[in-house]
Amino acid sequence: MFGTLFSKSTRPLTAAGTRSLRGAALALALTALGTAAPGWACADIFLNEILADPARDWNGSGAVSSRDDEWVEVINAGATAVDLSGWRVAGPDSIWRYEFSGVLQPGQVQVCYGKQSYDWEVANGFPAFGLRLSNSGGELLLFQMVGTTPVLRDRYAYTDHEAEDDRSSGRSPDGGPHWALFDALTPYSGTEEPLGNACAPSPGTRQTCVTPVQPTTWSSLKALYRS
Ligand SMILES: [Ca+2]
Ligand SMILES: [Ca+2]
Ligand SMILES: [Ca+2]
Repeated sequence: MFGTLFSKSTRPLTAAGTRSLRGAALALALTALGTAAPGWACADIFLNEILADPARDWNGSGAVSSRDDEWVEVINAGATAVDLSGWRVAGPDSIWRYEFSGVLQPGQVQVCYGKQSYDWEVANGFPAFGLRLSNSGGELLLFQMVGTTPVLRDRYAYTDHEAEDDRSSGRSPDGGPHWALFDALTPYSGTEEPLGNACAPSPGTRQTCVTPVQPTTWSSLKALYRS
């Protein structure tokens, strides 16, 4: 489905970068090996939605936290169920943030909040800062561990205007190639891509706001029926 679009994202990392998965930093060198590892099976797991600047209690903890309420969502855009073991997110600083778990059915999404990321980092001996999504623009990378080799599967770089109070960036429609700005909670009127679609962020669920809602007046409705 995304073979062409994401071909650049399926390059394995160098073995040198995989020696210490528990080290303070994983050297995620982006040098391509050129060929996929034997037994490597392409899976249709992609980043689907990211919220970098939370201004509300997204994870339902009872408190608003700039760390714990950030979130990232992945989607299974393929036709078969995928075991998420070994699917990890990392930041542009080459440090692991989180490893997903469980089985994701076709079309399903799974969210990771900053608190889950923090807890995973603590439990696994990584620097514990949560997802660490910068509010001035940043990037998140999705890897699949193939044996001990992290293989880059997807990445998304967001800009400053995407990281404002409770705006998320996500594929629209879910799993599709196009990214949009879900800006219902903090409308964006600028002209930079991605433009706002007046839809609300949807952590852990598929988006239900398919068509942006345009302001409608009674006079404009009557105008539709004038001959
Ligand atoms: Ca942030
Ligand atoms: Ca919270
Ligand atoms: Ca969603």
